Amino acid sequence: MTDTDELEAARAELVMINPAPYNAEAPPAALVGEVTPTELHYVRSNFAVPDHDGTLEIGGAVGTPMTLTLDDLRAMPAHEHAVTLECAGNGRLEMRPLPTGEPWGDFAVSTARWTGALLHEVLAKVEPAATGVEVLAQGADHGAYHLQAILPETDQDNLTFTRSLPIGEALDPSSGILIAYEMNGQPLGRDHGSPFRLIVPHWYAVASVKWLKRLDVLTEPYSGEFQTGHYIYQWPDRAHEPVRLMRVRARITDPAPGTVLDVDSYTVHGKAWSGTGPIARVEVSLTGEGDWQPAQLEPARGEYQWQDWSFTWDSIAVGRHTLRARATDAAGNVQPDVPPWNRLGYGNNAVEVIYVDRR
Ligand SMILES: Nc1nc2c(c(=O)[nH]1)N[C@H]1C(S)=C(S)[C@@H](COP(=O)(O)O)O[C@H]1N2
Ligand SMILES: [Mo]
Repeated sequence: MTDTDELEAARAELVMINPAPYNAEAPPAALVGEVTPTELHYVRSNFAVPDHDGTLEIGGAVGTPMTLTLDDLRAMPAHEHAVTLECAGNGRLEMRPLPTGEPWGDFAVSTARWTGALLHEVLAKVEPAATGVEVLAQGADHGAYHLQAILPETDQDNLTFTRSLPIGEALDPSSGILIAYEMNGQPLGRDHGSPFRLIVPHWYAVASVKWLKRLDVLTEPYSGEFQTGHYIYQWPDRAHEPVRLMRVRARITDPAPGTVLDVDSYTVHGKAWSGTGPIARVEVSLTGEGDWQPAQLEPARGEYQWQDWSFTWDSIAVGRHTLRARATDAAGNVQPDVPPWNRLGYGNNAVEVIYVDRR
């Protein structure tokens, strides 16, 4: 297969929203299982898929700068976790006024099993300086930016996808951050960041830098375009904030919106996830009023992945019904009813509404 054939085959089952750079939502089937099959996992890229020379350079404020290869990473202890990735722009289409940005519906979210070396173990090899404050991760992708309206002030002709993490997160064994080289048991595909990428559990997926080319320990905070221009909540009424942890969210996965039922009892199924703690509670409302009823929540199967829930819907009357699910996490965060509007349309975790008819 040529490179183009390979990409076309990998993309065949996705819902394309932009051909170049390639951005595509998952189909609803992606949210049904515990993990999303690779060919159904959403793709979000700010630039064209780059070439990568197979090496990872690590430098900056470190005792021993190094260049590692895929074989070097594979020689380290391998860790596998299922991780739910959600794009911070997921749900942008429901915000009003409509923000500028990729027109994501609700399916820029998926869960895969990622295998790789732990970031903190890789960083231990290079001996980060005690004065380090952030770890900068650079992708191999770069070029002119396609949504010029968002970037009036910066050099739009040659941006690189570069993001930093607080060094405390990067060095913390409990953060579970991987330099991943396998997705669902196979080498990473080109759209998902081959030959290796960061996977940063609990954070909106912008932190999970694909096609990882360089890591640098920094002694000053980074302020590049994808750190302080994009991926900032520009709230209308309060101080701006960086986009970090995923906001708590629930989704009804069955029945599908618009389903026509001809039974009088139905088990509703769904998923719920949050970057700020395990899900503590999911509630369902069937009327549009504030009559929230508890759903049955399944325990988390892993620390970094969505949870299943179900709800037995009895005595379904003939006619149209509105169904809503609302999640609360262990930190006490609960979904709002209205999308939290910000200029670039990030972090929409408002309660979703579907309707279902009973004949
Ligand atoms: N190098 C690089 N890494 C990147 C991006 C990118 O454009 N370039 N996009 C980020 C964003 S915004 C998201 S949502 C995730 C998407 O990961 P996926 O395409 O594997 O689903 O990758 C992140 N990592
Ligand atoms: Mo994203």
